[in-house]
Amino acid sequence: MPTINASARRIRVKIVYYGAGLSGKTTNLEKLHLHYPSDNRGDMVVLDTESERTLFFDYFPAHLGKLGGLTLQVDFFTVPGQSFYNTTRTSVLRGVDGIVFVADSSPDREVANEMSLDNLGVNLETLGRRLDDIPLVFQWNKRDVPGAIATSVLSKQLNRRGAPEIEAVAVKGTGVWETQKLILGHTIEALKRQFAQKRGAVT
Ligand SMILES: Nc1nc2c(ncn2[C@@H]2O[C@H](COP(=O)(O)OP(=O)(O)OP(=O)(O)O)[C@@H](O)[C@H]2O)c(=O)[nH]1
Ligand SMILES: [Mg+2]
Repeated sequence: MPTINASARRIRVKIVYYGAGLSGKTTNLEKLHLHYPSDNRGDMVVLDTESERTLFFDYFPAHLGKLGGLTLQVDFFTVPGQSFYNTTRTSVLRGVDGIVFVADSSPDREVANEMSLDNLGVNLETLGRRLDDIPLVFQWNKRDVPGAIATSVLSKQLNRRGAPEIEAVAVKGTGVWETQKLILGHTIEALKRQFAQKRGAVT
């Protein structure tokens, strides 16, 4: 659920980039941060190891104008993909409003993608949430790698619920902006529906 600060008239929405180790989550956030006008973004926090693998998370806030009279802030996060950081992944998911699943198109990452998606579902369950209830976008990243897995195969393997899909080469910035537009669009629509339902329940 978004955090609403009524006195400050501000709403904060949380978007998490999830996926297997080295799938390109940090690269997405770095390129996205660069793309945002400096007046609309806060500093990017990158917590990585010496080998540039994410240790805790990456984060930056973006300020996106108004939603229903409230100032909208979007908090973008990544999780660490390496298997032994599962506690951190679960913590980052707490309160998530929308998820980008960054799948690696490299031919040897099929199993890693599937395991990460399963792990996402399990971690959400431990938080009392269901993946099916949360806006989700699949990004097929690393479309430039030799022998990239066909998008139709990725789709069949991972996207069982027919969520929106988008191709990307995050390292070149391709598809990065479009991915966040897609997830924000779906997340904000879902929030508007929730608000409308609540209003309906009150009246
Ligand atoms: N060829 C190619 N390489 C990419 C692409 N996107 C990211 N990479 C590279 O993949 C490697 C891993 O990228 P990261 O963004 O650090 O991956 P991550 O998902 O954050 O990894 P963890 O933090 O360990 O979970 C880096 O060397 C990136 O430059 C892409 O679209 N194509
Ligand atoms: Mg990372």
